[in-house]
Amino acid sequence: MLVKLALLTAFSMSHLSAIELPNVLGTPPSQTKEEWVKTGRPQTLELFRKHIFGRAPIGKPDTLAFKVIEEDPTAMGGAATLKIIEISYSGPGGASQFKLITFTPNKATKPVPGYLLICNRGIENIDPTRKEKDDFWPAETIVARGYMASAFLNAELSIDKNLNFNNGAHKVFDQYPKERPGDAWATIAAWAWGASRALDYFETDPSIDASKIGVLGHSRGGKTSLWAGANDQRFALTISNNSGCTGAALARRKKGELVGRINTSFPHWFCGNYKKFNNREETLPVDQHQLIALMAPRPVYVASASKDAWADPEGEFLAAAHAEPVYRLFGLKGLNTMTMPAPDQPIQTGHVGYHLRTGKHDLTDYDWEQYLNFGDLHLKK
Ligand code: GTR
Repeated sequence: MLVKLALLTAFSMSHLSAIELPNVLGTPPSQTKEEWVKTGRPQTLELFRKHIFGRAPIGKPDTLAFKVIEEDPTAMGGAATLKIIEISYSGPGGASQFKLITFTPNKATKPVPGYLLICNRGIENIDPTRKEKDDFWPAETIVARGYMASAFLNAELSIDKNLNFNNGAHKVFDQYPKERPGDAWATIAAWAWGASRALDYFETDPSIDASKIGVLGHSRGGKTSLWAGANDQRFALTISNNSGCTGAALARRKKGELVGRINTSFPHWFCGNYKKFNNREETLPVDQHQLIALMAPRPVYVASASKDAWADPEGEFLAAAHAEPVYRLFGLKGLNTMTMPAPDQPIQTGHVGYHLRTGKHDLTDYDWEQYLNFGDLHLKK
């Protein structure tokens, strides 16, 4: 069922654009939260799985194992305990592993909430020695605010290249005797799967409150955090930083990066079925406001940058805004506005947060400050 929406925002006062979005409440639209939980939500999730992100062949494997390979209770000048955990797993295609870095605040008197960064850059951006420091992961600040800071490298789950899924979690679990099915998982789904395995570890660590974890990522990492939060309702908060096309941005606006372009530049990110929508965005059975709505009733935060036209900031804002009806089913406020805020004016009054940062495509101290403020409202209760 399609609803006609007039999309008028402060950001685009000069033009009133009308596009048709699929009803965020599903088909037929859920009338109650019970209907949404029983039917609307699972059906929406399945559409994203079948047509966009693909189907993971496994959840938590029986073979999953955690080994603390490094521990330093005097990290960050005594403020934190560093642990590096090797998370290993095996399956029909062999064995693989990835490393999870955690810093927990030493002054904590009970298990702490935390942030898990899916790092799509290099180890220097999440340096466990803290010799290199980077806005991308201000671990000292996160710890000083009373949270665990954790991160892993997405490429350790599946290399970010079109390599025919021959490494990491794909090599271990992919069993497609004939052709790879159109709904087989691809790299973004494998990275999101890794985030859930990190959460499996948090559940075993008594210094961490695994029920209060925010998952976040930037750009391709933001597409991944949204898919992780949609699939795994154990994540208490989901944050998308400049995730753009097939992340938070509405596909039907066809602004910035388009579906055909992303599937050509990065054919390994999404499932085979997604290629059917190249240049045919209006035929997608879902749009990205529905991905954001899959977080309800849990909080979700979407952030854009003013000079990031490639990610379509307005499309990201509108997707966040149009998740509202699902939050309302739960008696909650979502973003609670259809007016795009001016740069650097965060909206954090409901269960959907949003800001447009002045500047370019990046994850910065300013962004983190907003995520920590939003976390104070939702993860510290
Ligand atoms: C771009 C890509 C975007 C975004 C970005 C990134 O080249 O077109 O979808 O994911 O890379 O991850 O930095």
